[in-house]
Amino acid sequence: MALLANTNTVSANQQTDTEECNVTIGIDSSGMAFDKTDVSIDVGDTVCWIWENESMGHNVAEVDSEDSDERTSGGVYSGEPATTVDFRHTFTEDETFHYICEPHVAGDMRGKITVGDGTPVQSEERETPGFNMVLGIVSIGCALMVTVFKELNGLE
Ligand SMILES: [Cu+2]
Repeated sequence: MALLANTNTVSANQQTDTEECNVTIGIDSSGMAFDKTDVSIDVGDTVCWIWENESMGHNVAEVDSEDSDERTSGGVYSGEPATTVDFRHTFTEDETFHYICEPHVAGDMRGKITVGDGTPVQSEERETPGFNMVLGIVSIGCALMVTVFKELNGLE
């Protein structure tokens, strides 16, 4: 009985504490894909990527888009691929988060996390007003040129 109690205590201590994890993502039975590839969470939720003693090393690397193969510089990154990983990230704003496993991206080992309403990251939002402004300036320029042209030709 004493031995059994000891064994239980040891295994309880070794168990990973996943209390803070709203979603836990591991490696699926193929060993070449994440077991959840399309997840929706609330802002403030924590996602935990956890696997242990996998046959191959994997990692989690943020990418800019659904089909990008290149890790976002300064993005969310679990580090070098490893057979045992416990990587956690708390998402603090609405976004659609895309990530890959770098060594297996050729095999399409990737995933998506929709945070809140999934509104695209701010850098994408900033490009839109800039582009609209250029369009606006071009339209005004064209309108002016037409007016000047008409005046020069005595059409108005
Ligand atoms: Cu992998």
